[in-house]
This record gives sequence, C-alpha cells and structure tokens, in this order.
Amino acid sequence: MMKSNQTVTPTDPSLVEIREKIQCGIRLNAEDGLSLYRSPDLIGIGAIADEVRRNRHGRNAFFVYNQHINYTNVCINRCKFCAFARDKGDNGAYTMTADDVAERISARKDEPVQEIHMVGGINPELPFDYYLELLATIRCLRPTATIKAFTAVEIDHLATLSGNTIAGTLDELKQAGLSMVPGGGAEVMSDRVRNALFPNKINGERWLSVTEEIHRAGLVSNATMLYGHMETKEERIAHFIRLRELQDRTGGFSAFIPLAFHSKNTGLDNLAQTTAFDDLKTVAIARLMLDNFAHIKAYWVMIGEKLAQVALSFGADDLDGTIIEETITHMAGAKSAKGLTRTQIHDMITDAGYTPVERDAFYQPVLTN
Ligand code: V47
Repeated sequence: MMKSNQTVTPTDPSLVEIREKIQCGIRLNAEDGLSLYRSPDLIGIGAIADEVRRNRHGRNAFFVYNQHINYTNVCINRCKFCAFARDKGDNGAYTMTADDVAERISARKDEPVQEIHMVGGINPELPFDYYLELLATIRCLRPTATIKAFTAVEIDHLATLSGNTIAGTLDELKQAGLSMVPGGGAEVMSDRVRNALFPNKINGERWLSVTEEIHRAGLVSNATMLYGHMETKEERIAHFIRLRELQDRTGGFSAFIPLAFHSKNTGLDNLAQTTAFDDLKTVAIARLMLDNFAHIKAYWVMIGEKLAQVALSFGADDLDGTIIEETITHMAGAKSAKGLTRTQIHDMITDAGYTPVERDAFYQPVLTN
C-alpha cells in the first residue's frame, strides 16, 4: 500500500523529463507547457504539481472570509463571453449608489469579513468621485477589511476619467481606501481572441502595463485566465509566460486564478462547459508554469465545490472564499453555491486531507475562535 506522502511516478516519458527539470530548478519553457497539455497522464501532471505545491505550502490550504460587491452591470465593453453586462436602460441594468453599497456592507457587519472584492462594468456615466466615494464608504464601515477593488481595465478607465496618470490615479484610490487589485480583465492575452470576443476592452499589452504600474505603486494584485472558449493551448501557455515575465520584473502578483468559461446567457452559448480533466490540468499547469507565483486558487464558484476540493491535490493551495453572493458566473449558468460558510470550506479542506488556514487578503493567518 502507498503511504500518503509518497509521490506518484509519471507514466508519460515527457513528464519524467519535466519533473527532472523542476527538481533541478530549471524553468519550464513554452514547449514544456504544451507537452503538459498534450499529455494524457493527468495523475502524473497532478503529482508533479502537488510536489511543487507541497514544497511551498506543505499541507496548508487557504481560504478567506470575503464579500463580493458588483457596483454596476452597465458596461460599454460588452464582451461576448459576459452574461453580467447590460447597456444603460436595459431591463436589469443597475448601478449602486454609495448608500446601496453601505447597506450591503452593513448587512454583514456582524460577520468576520476580511476582504471586500469589488468590481463592476465600465459605466461611462459614473464620475471619478463616485469610485472614491465607494472606497471611502466601505473603509468607514469596515475599517479592518482589505478593499480589493477595480481590475486593471477599470483602473485604466478611471485614469481617463480623472485626467490623471495611472500612477496619480492609483495614488488617489489608495488614499480613499484601495489596498489590493483583483485579477480580472486580461481574459487570455491574444489579439486573435480579443478581436473575436472582447474588441472594446484594453489589450493584453495595456493590461500588463497598467498592472506593472499597480505593482510599482506598491499594490499587490492577482492574475486570471479565462479559458474554455476559443483559445488554443498555445495561447494559454503564452498567457502564462507573459504573466511570469511581469512577475519576474515586479513580484507584485499574489495569486493566479484560472477561470473556467460558463456559456449560458452569453454570445457563446453553443459552447460546452469545460471538462474536469481540463480544469484540473489547467490548475496543475498553472502551478508548474507560474513558478514565481506563490498562490494558485481553485475558484470553487467556477469549477464547483467538489472539483475545487480535488484541485487541492493538483497544485492549488487556496479555495478563495466564502464570497456570500457571487453574480458574474452565476448569471452565466454556474451551478455552484452562491456562497459558502466558513464551516463548509473548512470541512472541504479537512476532508481532502489538508489543513485549513483562514487568511486575510495578504495570506496572513487569521486567528479565529
Ligand atoms: O474578468 C466573465 C470572468 C472575471 C465569465 O482576484 C467569466 O481574487 C467565466 O476576475 N464565465 C471576473 N468567467 C472574476 C475575477 C476574479 C474572481 C475571483 C477572484 C479574483 C481575485 C478575481 O470573470 C472577468 C472574466 O474573466 N468572466 N464572464 C463567464 N461567462
């Protein structure tokens, strides 16, 4: 019988080579990334990713008590993959006032929320002061929580609104309460995919340069990849390598989050859901290609609670959070819960043989009673 800390030996010869490279501290290149995607040996790939994960985090698996706020769904970008966005005046279009946001924060006041994750559409009607007011409102009501808000896409828009540079804009946002930046908006960095699915959104180059400024301003941010639509494996690997190069320069990324595409109510509703095989492989390959990222999240909203639990043994070290009320993926047909309790996440982690670590936004353990 195999002991629980014994590793599985890959059966695919290309994986043996990749494993040796990793053990010798040699960085994987694009060809290695593609070999991993081509290999049918999912268990072998997972075992290598798990070795790397265990070297960094042992048996710890992180989660955060967080709350999502999507302040508006009015968006001029109208990406083809998005079920959340609306045009102004459409049925279901909404924009929260600062008072609406205050109400949502206050409704959870008795809960130990560590992180507020706030993103929204690019709504041209909102002035720069609106964003400052949202931040100030949250900071006043939840002074101890980290406000993780506005993707690089929104920050680029806010700089245009304020007439300031990106650095100057970030300065104002920081003063109002911004402490961290979430990872959305890059989707998959490919001009081909962008032209077809999100031509109005800033391109990969711009996303990287805004993110570089975010890091230079002393803010930590995350990175994501939207996969499972029309992108090729080559484009996925190129995306990883561009993120890895920026991380080499700044060290400002905290976590990478693969986002499995959900097609319901989108302009791509003929597409099938990603497979469990692809979801696990993508988590594991992210862990192996993004050797300079500390954290890989298995975002349970996207891949479901059960697969997220399994992903902890395929390179992921974090399940993201309680979330409370997820909207963007549920509008696109996600079947996962809208939120989880702390106990549910705790049990998911222990059940999978890991040690739950409740964290704050910066991965510092939170002492709970
Ligand atoms: O940028 C939009 C994606 C992202 C769909 O930083 C979709 O901690 C699947 O970035 N199917 C927003 N995905 C979510 C995001 C995120 C989530 C959790 C944690 C963090 C973090 C960031 O959601 C968008 C887009 O890539 N998305 N529509 C869809 N139909």
